[in-house]
Amino acid sequence: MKDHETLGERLAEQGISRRAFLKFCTALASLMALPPERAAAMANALARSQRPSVIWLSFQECTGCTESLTRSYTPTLESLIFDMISLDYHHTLQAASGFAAEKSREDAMKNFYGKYLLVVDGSIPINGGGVYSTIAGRTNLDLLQETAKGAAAIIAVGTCSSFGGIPNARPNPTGAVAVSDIVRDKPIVNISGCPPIPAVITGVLAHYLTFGTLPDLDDLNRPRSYYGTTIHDRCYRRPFYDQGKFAKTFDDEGARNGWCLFELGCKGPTTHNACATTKWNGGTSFPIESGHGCLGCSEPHFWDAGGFYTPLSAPVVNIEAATLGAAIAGAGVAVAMSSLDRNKIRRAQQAHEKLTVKEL
Ligand code: FSX
Repeated sequence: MKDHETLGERLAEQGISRRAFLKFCTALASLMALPPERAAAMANALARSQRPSVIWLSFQECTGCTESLTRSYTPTLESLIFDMISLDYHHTLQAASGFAAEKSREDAMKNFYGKYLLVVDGSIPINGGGVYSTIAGRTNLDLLQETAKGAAAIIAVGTCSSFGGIPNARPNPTGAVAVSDIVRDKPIVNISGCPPIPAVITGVLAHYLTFGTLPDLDDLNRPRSYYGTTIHDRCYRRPFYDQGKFAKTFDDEGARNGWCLFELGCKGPTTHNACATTKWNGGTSFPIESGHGCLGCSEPHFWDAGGFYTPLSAPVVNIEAATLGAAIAGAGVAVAMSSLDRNKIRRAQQAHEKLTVKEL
């Protein structure tokens, strides 16, 4: 793609019709929870946009976030890289290596100062001066601070860069922290999830290209359109929860009948993400649909909160006893969540969230 070519010009060159592009934008608008009528405006804005320079830094992580993105279906990775953005630096995907690779980053920083997007996946180790993870002989901490200076905005991809993630789990020997613990003077959007949903990554990039701004964010800096509801709110097994029908083991009648996995430790009620609607692998499925409860990977401290097979009702009831008084706890300790009314469930969710945040 030529340097100043717009996305519309590029698509025309490739023989992609306006109709096909509109269809693509309608899907994107839907992913971003925008009304369908915005699709045409979005198509016009995207067609006029010039691809922004993107510098992608990978720190302390498992590369699951990049694996997730490379399995993105709409738009495909190829169109994301070559048509929508200029991915000027990405360890795993770039062809250049060594000095040439670092020069790509330095050139992009210089040529697009104040305009490039910085994407970060992985946490930043700060113990021992940051020696636990280095790139080209420099600490992650050093690279982040340097690269963040000229960024227009930062997109933290994955729970590691959003909240510290698994590297930050106890005893956290490397002193792993999130991007927002280091950078305080730039707009940051957190796309949490371990790994994050690829469609959310592309949706946020498309929003930035279309409107020139980051999307509306929640109090943890996550895009509201994707993280505004819990997995539980949109779970197709929810009717079973409401009827009090729970699988008690992974091979009992309830499990075979697809009943709610709450009592097997599902963290859907306290986990904000779009897995239940966007799903994975091109909309094929998501963990609960494959018979396993949600681990809560898009929430802070999900690993230390642990108890992946411990029902939320156990800590919930204890916290209720401590914070809401004996009225609920006395009668409710052994009561299945199915018998609690919606307000109690909401209080329980809030209390659990307090536990995961406060006690860790
Ligand atoms: Fe963390 Fe991503 Fe989990 Fe892995 O880059 S969010 S460990 S999927 O790879 O950072």
